[in-house]
Amino acid sequence: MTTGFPGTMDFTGFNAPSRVECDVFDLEIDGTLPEEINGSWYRLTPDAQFPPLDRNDTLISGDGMISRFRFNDGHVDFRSRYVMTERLKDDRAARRSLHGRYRNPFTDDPSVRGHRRGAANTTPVWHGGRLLCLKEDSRAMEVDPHTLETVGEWNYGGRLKSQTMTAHPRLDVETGELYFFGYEAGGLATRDVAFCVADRNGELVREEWFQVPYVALMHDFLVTKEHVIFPVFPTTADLARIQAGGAHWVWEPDKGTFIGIMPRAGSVNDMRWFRGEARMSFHCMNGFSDGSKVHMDHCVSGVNVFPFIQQASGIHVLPHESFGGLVRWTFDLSRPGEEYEEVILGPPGDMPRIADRDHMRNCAIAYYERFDPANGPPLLAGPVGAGFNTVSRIELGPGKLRDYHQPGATFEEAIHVPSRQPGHEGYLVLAAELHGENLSEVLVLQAERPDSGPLCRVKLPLRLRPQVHGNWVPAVVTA
Ligand code: V55
Ligand code: FE
Repeated sequence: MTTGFPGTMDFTGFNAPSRVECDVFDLEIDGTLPEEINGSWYRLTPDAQFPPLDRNDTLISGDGMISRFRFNDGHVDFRSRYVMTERLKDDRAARRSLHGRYRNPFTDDPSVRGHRRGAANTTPVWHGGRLLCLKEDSRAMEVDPHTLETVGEWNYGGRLKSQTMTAHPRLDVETGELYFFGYEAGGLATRDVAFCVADRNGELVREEWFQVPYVALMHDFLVTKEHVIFPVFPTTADLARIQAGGAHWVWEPDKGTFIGIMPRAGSVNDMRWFRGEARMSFHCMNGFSDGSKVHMDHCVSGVNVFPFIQQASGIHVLPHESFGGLVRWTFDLSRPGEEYEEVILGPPGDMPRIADRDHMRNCAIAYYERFDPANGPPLLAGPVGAGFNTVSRIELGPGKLRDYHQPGATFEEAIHVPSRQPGHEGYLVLAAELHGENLSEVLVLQAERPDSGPLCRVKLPLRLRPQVHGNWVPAVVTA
């Protein structure tokens, strides 16, 4: 019998496990859903099947639950299914969790030693005719895009050497290539990073390995038309600590920040390293090259904001006490030295999004989520604690914000859905947690005017556990 999820922030309130695999046909909609929104929105949520062995476990260890909202001519259907990883199969066979600390196999039950422990819980990515469920500590799990049944691990037909694949690959929308990397590519707490490219058909056409200055939590990276940018921020891993049953990650600001930049047409041997003071950033928004200059737009903070990492590092800094913002770092390759410049583009926030067509360009408009104390008190949702209470559209440059918020609600990452109407900025689609009702709903906002409120609300008869990332796959338009 399943009993006793921890009473911690990671497992209570909106973070309580849902574990619901279900179908809801033709969801109730308040308002008008634009009929041009046709396609599938895939989302991944960590959703622990069993109470964790580690009572201090983090939400982001949870078994991956993939869900899909299918938008079809003004109707929306919902489906959710667990990704059947080896980890989950092992746990289900035992009817309890056999897995210990986050990314520490030495704390697992001996019966699963040597088994794959990836949870496939971070980002669903559609590429080369495959739906991949990604988690940065392991290889992709492939899932059937229609049934959401698990196909199995995807290792590029046996060609991928890296043991890991980032949850933040970067698509070049013009070439159809998927750029990605794996860190700890050669095994637990190794400095090996694999830089990889899959062509538009999903064939692995490039895999080059290099070493980073230290083992770091490399959550995201950027690709421009001419360069590839590898950020290394000082959330670090150490094999001896992990072998002793300790934390995978600690915050080590003395190590500083390293940013590696290589020419996209060159090789990892051409990597040039820039250095700066310690910062933490999970998500990059966009990068572009302009002559000798390479620009990196991302969401930065002064420390790692994950409470479980802070605890392991002996620090306690609340997110709003950690300075940060949406920033642009600029690297001038024509100049010698290791320095770079910073310009603040907007206030702190995360989950940045731009229109697909704007990637790798100097784009004008972006969207992201923020916690703004002016828009209400902190409400628990997600692994950091306080959920986002504000959806923002920002004009990059002027920094002008248009915000949406609603009392008692927190918001997950929005997807941007383009419009076919000329001059129309498209739509933002996101899940909201309604704390008063203990239910979730989906909001459809006009991307240009989030401040004018949702065009419609897609009602759910259940609470969705806070998601990590989602992606939009447009329906194929047939004549
Ligand atoms: C993140 C999420 C993860 C993870 C590492 O948001 C970093 C950052 C959902 O899992 O394993
Ligand atoms: Fe992420």
